[in-house]
Amino acid sequence: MIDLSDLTAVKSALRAQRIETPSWAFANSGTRFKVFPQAGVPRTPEEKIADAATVHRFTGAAPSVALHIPWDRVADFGALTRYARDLGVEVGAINTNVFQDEDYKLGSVTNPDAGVRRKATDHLLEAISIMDATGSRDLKLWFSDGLNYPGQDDLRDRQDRLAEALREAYARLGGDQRILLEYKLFEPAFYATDIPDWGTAYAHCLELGERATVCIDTGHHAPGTNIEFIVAFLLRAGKLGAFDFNSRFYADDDLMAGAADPFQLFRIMYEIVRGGALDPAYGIKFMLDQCHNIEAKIPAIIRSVMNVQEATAKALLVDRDALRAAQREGRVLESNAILMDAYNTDVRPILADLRTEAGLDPDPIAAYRRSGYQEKIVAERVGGDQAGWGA
Ligand code: AOS
Ligand code: ZN
Ligand code: ZN
Repeated sequence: MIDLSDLTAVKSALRAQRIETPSWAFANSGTRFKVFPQAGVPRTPEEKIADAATVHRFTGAAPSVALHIPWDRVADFGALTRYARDLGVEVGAINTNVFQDEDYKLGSVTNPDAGVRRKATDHLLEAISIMDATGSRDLKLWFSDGLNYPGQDDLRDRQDRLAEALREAYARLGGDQRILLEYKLFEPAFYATDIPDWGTAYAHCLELGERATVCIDTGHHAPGTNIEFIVAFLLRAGKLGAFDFNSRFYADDDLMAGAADPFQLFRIMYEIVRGGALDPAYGIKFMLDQCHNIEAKIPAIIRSVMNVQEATAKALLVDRDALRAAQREGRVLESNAILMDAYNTDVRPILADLRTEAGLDPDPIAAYRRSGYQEKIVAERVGGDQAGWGA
């Protein structure tokens, strides 16, 4: 059993944890079969930010919101940033979109056509200008580029084109700005994706330099992939920059973090704790990247934040000295039991206490339901926006 008599260090680590919400998760979303519209969803970037601020108000743990360009394009990003701050949140990572234009059918930065590549690279540069205006530190890059058929294009040339565009974006970074490079095994390309895995993302980040790090989206791997191994490897190499948390049963399902496999989330967070990377000063961004197609969005995002907190609390409870000793002595069953003891501890009372101590309701979802916010947005917002993902 885990000793819960002194939780000072665990609580202070949990108090410092920050989780970033994605603007698009507040809007309508769906699959290619159907988007089920929900009443009260945001119609503007400002309304998405207001919803993100509401998640922060009830959790105290989600003080920034990632934007997506062009879905969140506004005329005055300085004004949008001030609006967010007035509501108590910061603008977080800027996500680019080089996957929705007709021009990108055969790729964006890897397209065989130099004109299309120029357009895509210019979009990356524009996103950095938006970061200048919002004070965002992170440029999050995900490329849908890839091939559907063997022979469709030259695999190696596409890597050269990708490297060239990344170099140009990297050279444009200023201050403490950095690139978070995301990978994805497949979809929308089905034969070969140009950044299909962490190794490819890592290699490009190495070529770029120290301001380029890998973003792990937990839904972007082959089934059975050991994600905590990737976390451990990238942390050791100093090349882990961020997470896009979500759950998957099959592919890029984008379900609530911690819903499909809370044990995996715990194992990931254990590697983060073990690597000393939980402290915000370390610089890892813990973001959500989810779509709430059938469930109410704001409480689903609150639930996701809570699930990440619970996995983190369990990871913090691992008796690391005992684990080290058992590992060194080759006590296999005991090592496993030490990890499982932490995982099997009910940490909800710890998090409830923490919230109460911070002046929050111990049950953020119940508090949200009582707040009247949902009724207010349903009444006020008519004709809610679609996240941008195809209908
Ligand atoms: C796409 O599958 C990726 O997960 C992206 O991170 C993300 O969903 C997109 O960039 C949203 O803007
Ligand atoms: Zn993602
Ligand atoms: Zn994804």
